[in-house]
Amino acid sequence: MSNFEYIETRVEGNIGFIELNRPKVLNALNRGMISEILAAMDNFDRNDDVRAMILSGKGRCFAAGADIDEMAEAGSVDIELMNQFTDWDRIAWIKKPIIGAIHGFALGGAFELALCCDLLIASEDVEFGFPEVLLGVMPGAGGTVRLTKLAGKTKAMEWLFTGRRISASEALHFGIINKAVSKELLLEEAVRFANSIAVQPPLSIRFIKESVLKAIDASIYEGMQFERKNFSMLFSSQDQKEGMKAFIEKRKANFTGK
Ligand code: DAK
Repeated sequence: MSNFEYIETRVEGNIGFIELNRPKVLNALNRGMISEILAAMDNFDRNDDVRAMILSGKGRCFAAGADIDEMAEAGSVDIELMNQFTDWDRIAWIKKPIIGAIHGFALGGAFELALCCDLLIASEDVEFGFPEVLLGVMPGAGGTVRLTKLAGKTKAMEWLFTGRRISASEALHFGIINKAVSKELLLEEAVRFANSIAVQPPLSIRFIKESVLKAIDASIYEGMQFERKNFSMLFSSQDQKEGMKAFIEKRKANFTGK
């Protein structure tokens, strides 16, 4: 379906696939690629056939970070005027679940992109990390925030101060990834996760995602108010009627997303 230069996309069953496709430079994320990823996610969000997305990289790794060649000579004003932050912010508005299938390296901006996913399946050889400090900068697309919220201050400081890579077992231990599998099984496992979401009523999934993301920022009270509104709203959906009726009639529910 895609006319993209830096990524490949396809829909199979109820899953939308996005593959980073600049393998010669380890899928270094240039501005064009980030904006294509967002365009593809937007397309999938509007496509009723798609119920979950899988984001992965072609070649040796997921991605080795932002394209250093593209930003090496940039000044602060250039960085601001590139408007790249706008594209990154748009990821937070994607409604459907995004599953990252991560292998090889996920460094810098690529780790930030992975941290924007809702679920992460990684290969056992994965190396996450924030090498920005080694380049005289620091993460700028949410890395210090999302990593700290997930793994806590102590480990975040360690990894961010040193640029040290994070292995699959460490990532698993600190709740950064859902599961580690062999490289050969990575996509299969991501598809299995995606399919287990795709069979659920889409509106429930949509509101669960929204509520969990809200909970990250909100107080318990505020989060619960938000959850309550979403919970009540689902009682206006056909899928709620169908789901509960199917239970009472002892049959499988047929969810339509309405
Ligand atoms: N950018 C450009 N090219 C890259 C690249 C990168 N990040 N990473 C690798 N490449 C290229 C290499 O230059 C090489 O190209 P050729 O020499 O073959 O032409 C090719 O990919 C293969 O890489 P290596 O020869 O280096 O492969 P190795 O296996 O020896 O090493 C490596 C793999 C991943 C350890 C190494 O390539 C590496 O250290 N790469 C750089 C990692 C890194 O520092 N990443 C950037 C972090 S900074 C922003 C948002 C986010 C960001 C910035 C702005 N805004 C919203 C404004 C994010 C910043 C970052 O990610």
